[in-house]
Amino acid sequence: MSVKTHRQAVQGLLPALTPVRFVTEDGSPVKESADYAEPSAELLREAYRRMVLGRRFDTQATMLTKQGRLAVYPSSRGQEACQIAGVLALREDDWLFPTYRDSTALVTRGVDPVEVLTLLRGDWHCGYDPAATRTAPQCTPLATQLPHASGLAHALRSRGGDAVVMAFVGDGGTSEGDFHEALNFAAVFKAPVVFFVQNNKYAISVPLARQTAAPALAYKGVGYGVRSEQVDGNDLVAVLSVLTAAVEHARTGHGPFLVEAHTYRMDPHTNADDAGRYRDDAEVERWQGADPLARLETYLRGRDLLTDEDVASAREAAEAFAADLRTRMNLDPELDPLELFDHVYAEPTPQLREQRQMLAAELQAEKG
Ligand SMILES: Cc1ncc(C[n+]2csc(CCOP(=O)(O)OP(=O)(O)O)c2C)c(N)n1
Ligand SMILES: [Mg+2]
Repeated sequence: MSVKTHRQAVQGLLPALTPVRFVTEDGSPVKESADYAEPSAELLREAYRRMVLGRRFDTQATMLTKQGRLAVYPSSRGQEACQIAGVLALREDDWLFPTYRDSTALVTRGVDPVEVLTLLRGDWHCGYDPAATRTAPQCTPLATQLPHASGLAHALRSRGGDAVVMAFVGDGGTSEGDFHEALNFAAVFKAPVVFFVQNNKYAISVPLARQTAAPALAYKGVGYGVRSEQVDGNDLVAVLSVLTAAVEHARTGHGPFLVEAHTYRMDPHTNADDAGRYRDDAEVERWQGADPLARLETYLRGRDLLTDEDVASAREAAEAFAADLRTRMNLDPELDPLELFDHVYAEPTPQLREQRQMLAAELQAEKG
């Protein structure tokens, strides 16, 4: 390869030097034009409604932990631009591979919120049908969903289809071996997968600077030959436009694409975490000023794409959604703990049979 061709190949993979942005923090359009097409006005209005709903869902889920209805909930408050754009960029027959952080994305995908929260209230299964919803179970072991995502993407393409896989991962998850193996496999086999890194600055208490020495996580794609980009993750317009281009890139046979979104986790890691032990209030307040929902609202109002009535009706719909979720989550579910053993092996091992008997005896004694 000549030096010129080599340079062009490298440049074709490199992310922008600063994150792609369409809207400034105060909601006005950025001056310089980006290399990506702005989504349609109708799609942005839809995204706004989904963001209002998504945020309301998220705060409701956090409240449900306080009422003891959920064992735990990892909030994505502040990350709604990513949660909503990551789903709106997809077709219904595309696949989504979410992490534990991405419940709002699942709600945006149309999965029943009670099903989304089923695992978190202590059931043994993920709550929804992954095949029917084209949504893999929310993955708690970091980055293990990524080789699965690459494999599924490769299989979809091998069968001649043009569906795409969107795989979410956190900043901490990019340090895992599985992240690197998944990128390498996808690049070599041109698997149609978009790796979507939500860099929310922390892996529980570990800040990004202690996690990586890379200038940006987006550069991690380049070494594997994966086209990479970085985007302002609190700018819905930018996230949606970049992800739409990434999905198109994958769909049209150009292989995987990695997008790093710079965002911030406003709440603690989960309701069981005390974020005050590793970050100060001033930092959180600074990010409050970059709120993705307020930013989109100001931008759309500025373009006369959103009226007071639109805002009121989006909020009303979100309240009704939360009220319905509350009502249904306050019904005691009928759970049979013995189901836990049903789908481990086609033929249960002697150890499993023994454990099942022990649990059955314990449950009987409790009823007793
Ligand atoms: C393989 C593995 N190691 C450790 C953990 C424990 N753990 C759960 S969440 C987390 C931090 C992940 O941070 P990040 O990938 O940035 O995602 P975020 O929670 O910020 O969305 C860790 C270390 C785990 N779930 N899986
Ligand atoms: Mg993180």
